[in-house]
Amino acid sequence: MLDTKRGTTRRFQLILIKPSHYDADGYVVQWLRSTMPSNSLAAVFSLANGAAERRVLGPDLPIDVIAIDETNTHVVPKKLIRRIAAHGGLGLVGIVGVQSNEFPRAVDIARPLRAAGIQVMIGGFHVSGCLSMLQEIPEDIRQAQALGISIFAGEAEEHIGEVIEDAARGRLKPLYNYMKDLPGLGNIASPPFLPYDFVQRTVGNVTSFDAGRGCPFQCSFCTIINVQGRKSRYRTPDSVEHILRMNWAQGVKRFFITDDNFARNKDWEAIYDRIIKLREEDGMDVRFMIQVDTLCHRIPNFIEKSRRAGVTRVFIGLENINPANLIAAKKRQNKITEYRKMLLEWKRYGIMTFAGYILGFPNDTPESIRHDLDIIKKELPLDMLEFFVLTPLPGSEDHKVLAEKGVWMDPDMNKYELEHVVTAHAKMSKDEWQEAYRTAWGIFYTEEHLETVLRRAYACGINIRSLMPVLFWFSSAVPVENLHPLQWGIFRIKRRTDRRSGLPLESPIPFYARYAAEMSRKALALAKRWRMLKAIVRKIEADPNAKAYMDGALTPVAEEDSEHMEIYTQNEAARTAVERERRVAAKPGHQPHAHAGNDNRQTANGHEGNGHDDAHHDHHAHEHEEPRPEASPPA
Ligand code: B12
Ligand code: SF4
Repeated sequence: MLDTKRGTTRRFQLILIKPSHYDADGYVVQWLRSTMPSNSLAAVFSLANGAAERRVLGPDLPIDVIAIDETNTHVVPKKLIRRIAAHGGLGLVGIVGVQSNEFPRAVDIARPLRAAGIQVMIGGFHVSGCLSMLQEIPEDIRQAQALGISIFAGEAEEHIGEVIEDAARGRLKPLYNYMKDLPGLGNIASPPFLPYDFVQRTVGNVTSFDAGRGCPFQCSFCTIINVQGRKSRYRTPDSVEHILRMNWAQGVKRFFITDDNFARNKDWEAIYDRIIKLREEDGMDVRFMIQVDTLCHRIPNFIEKSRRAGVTRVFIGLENINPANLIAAKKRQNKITEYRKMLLEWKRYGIMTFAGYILGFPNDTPESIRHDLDIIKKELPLDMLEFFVLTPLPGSEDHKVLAEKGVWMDPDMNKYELEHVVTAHAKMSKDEWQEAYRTAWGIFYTEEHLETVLRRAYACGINIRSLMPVLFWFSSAVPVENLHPLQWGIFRIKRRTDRRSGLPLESPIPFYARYAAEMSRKALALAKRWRMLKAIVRKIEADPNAKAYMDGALTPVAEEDSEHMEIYTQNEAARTAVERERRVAAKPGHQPHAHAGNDNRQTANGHEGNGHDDAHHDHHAHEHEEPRPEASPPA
């Protein structure tokens, strides 16, 4: 628990909790060290501290802001109740950044607090996504309101003061809906920040911040565009420098920039230029992981400047290699003909690539998934591949369409963590689909392929001693822990009494016996995998020819690839996509470089209207003639 100020007199207590979610047995997923500090918590914590410093409740009522991340800290409602009582009974528990899979846990945290009369508010993607896309407030949110929980939809930047003032008067509204009022980020005085005490409860001394929000594309499974808008809103280079310097001063030098698509942050270049100055002139060796789309390599200077700005890892939304699937998901910007060029370009600059791969698009079958993964292993120079079940996340167009059509979707929000099948598929049974997800990890991360990935990286000048722990993390999480690597942590903490409401408490002896057996089984499996990876690294380092390693994936892109590489020839959709790209390239006036979405229609506060800029066309659309498909739900 992070406690900024202490006192015993009348002080308003603003307690911010980032909740976790439940595992398959109904226990809270919690770690001694969790993956990474939450940017949602950093953002709201900082805004709340700004309001406290501005004394929004007047000079006589100070505000204490406390932040708790449940993925690494035990939440004890009784303690929170006592704390608020000890400070004059004035307070608010804000449950922050609540994703759909965390909503049931958030409500369970709120229950005892509400029973004790404590004011509780829930904000984040679940409530914002539902309010943005659905005609009616869904049942789970209405039930939360019935418990007296206040709902905050939208972004807190311009509204935190109002929320605190209403809570101090004991007059929280059941709903704050600011979905049509997205703030500009440029001049926000309190950008995301978490103190060192907080960062050290996570793995690797890395923190996160968003340099911008919004993405211009239109993927049908995406929630971001319907919550944060399609218009790029971004922090100024001054603000980014401020975030970096605050962290540098406390010894935190590595960052995850959480923008879903940093390549489409309209100010990426000015931000990079500032970071390059900090690195090259001021001696601040800051390093980054960013997220981008598959056309980023066509933005002039983007990859080269990424390298100079200290980017060492990049996450790419590859999603699928079957063009028919990509078109069905409105992911028109993903062109299989560009994948190799893009990946080789990142490799050329020695940057590790992580790609997301979605299973369960309309044309997927267990056999096609297996076949596609074999092609990827052979032909795409990727370091890490992470799998997700195609999920109609509340806030996405897919969810809206299925809800409107009355198609079955699992009502248990805890399962919306992209690992569970929660709706039907036209070509796979629920079990086949679920099994395809589980086996995908094993198909990709074989011992043989782990060696290939490390050999490719070594030949490209990537530090394989840094890559090895990351491969360890991504290849182990699902087989060993049965959790996605993005939810994993170090040393699982499982409390018998922190069980999902409605499930019985187990007796201590069988519970702890099973827990101990699980921990030793996992420790053994992890030690085995670590030794295996270490042995591969040593073998490569000892190999005098390792620098000259070459295979199909590393071969430079050539015209003839389209005649023999399976990624281009495997099916009709792939062949058509190649043909279409050829036609486009042959057109007079065709420009290979895409622009980074720099239209200049931005208003002074960084956004236009409600930020859901439907008029903003996909800036690659001019290159392609295919009609825009209708929404295509997974089933
Ligand atoms: C970064 C990130 C992560 C990081 C989190 C750590 C970190 N460094 O932040 C990691 C990689 C660990 C992660 C993991 C996962 N993530 Co994630 N993640 C994101 C991402 C890209 C950015 C989050 C962020 O910082 N947003 C910016 C903040 C400021 O926005 P915000 O959370 O909405 O908060 C604002 C408002 O909502 C509001 N607000 C929020 N809370 C509160 C509370 C109060 C009291 C008030 C007044 C206001 C308020 O004010 C805030 C400031 O404006 C988002 C996408 C996105 N663009 O947000 C996906 C996203 C949140 N993740 C998502 C998912 C599904 C996951 C995973 C399940 C994926 C997986 N299979 O593992 C896991 C689950 C983790 C878990 N349960 O333990 C989904 C959630 C969709 C949904 N409907 O639930 C998103 C939206 C992406 C998507 N695919 O659509 N994630
Ligand atoms: S590229 Fe698609 S999935 Fe990624 S943020 Fe943009 S719209 Fe969403």
